[in-house]
Amino acid sequence: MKIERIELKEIRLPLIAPFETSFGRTSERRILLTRVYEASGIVGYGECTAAESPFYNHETIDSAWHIIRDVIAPMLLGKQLASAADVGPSLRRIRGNNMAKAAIETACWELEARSQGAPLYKLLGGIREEIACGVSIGIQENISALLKKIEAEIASGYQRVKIKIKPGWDMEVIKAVRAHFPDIPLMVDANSAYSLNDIELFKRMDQFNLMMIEQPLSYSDIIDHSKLQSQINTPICLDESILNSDDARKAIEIGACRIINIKLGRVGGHAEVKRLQEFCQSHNVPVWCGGMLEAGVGRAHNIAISTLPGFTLPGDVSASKRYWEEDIIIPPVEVTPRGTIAVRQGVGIGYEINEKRIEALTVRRDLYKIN
Ligand code: OSB
Ligand code: MG
Repeated sequence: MKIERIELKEIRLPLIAPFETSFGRTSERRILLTRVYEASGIVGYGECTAAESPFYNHETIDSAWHIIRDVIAPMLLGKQLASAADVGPSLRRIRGNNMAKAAIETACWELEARSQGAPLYKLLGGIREEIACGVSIGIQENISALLKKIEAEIASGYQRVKIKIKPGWDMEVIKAVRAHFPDIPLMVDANSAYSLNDIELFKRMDQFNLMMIEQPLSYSDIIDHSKLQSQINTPICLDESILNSDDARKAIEIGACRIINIKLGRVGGHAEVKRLQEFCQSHNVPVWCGGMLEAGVGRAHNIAISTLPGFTLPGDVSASKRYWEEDIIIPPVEVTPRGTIAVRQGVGIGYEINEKRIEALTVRRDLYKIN
């Protein structure tokens, strides 16, 4: 594989409803789409999962744009690579910036799948033709609005419900949800809003039969999480703290979590996802695919990784229509009444790219090529 051209586009896509977490509220996404080209004319598509502001992690769409333009593109353009698996190693000198790397690395995998005429999920080693879906529900105006939302998602078939929590929107909310839905598979995600001072709160959560508590403590911590995990029965799931398979090894070794949420961007791309899920599976730690409010291209990449053997729990990958009036892929991602997504069997990500719509939404573009 030899990448001849890298194209970046920024699109603006308003969310159907604002999404609120402990770190903030998003109403409109600014999304960086990537396209890589070989001389043959074969292309691959990727989507950067960095947000608009550095509130989930340190990256932003603008930091990713800078890193791709000034560092990744010069390193990668014209370089002869045996396969997409070599993209990560050839970017090793760049510390951090995993979402910027993944935006290009995932596009290279998609290109490789297309050049082989194969579905991306098969190239990655996926074994499922259908994936299990859950939903992530943001912080709402009040509890009754949340209960209505949950009711609707369960009626649509989703297999588990995740609710966002933060100080002031936690115990009372969980109690009300459990009172109305005693049996649904339920979990909470704190996005690092708490500290070990809140240990009594987490002990009290044990009574609500939660599948897991996601990232209760600091975004870079595993030590305090291991202390918390030793004091509660509910499994801790790490999201923000796990940036690669080595982080997972350390977290598992010290008992910081019993489940891991894997996000493609956060770990730097498909090759690292493969390693991470394999390591977790060999240590009996279930993983599931997290989401970053992706448009269709990112969503399709998430579907592909969700077919890997270690992904044994329903993820946060859900239908396009929960986020967008109209997605940028055709057809949009759809969910069956059993709460599953049927994995498409076409080449690459298996969805058609709606170039016309992308063009209409584009507010900024750039093209880097071998000169
Ligand atoms: O922590 O999983 C998270 C959205 C933005 C940033 C962080 C997270 C989330 C979600 C939504 O939970 C997942 C999705 O539906 O895409
Ligand atoms: Mg999370």
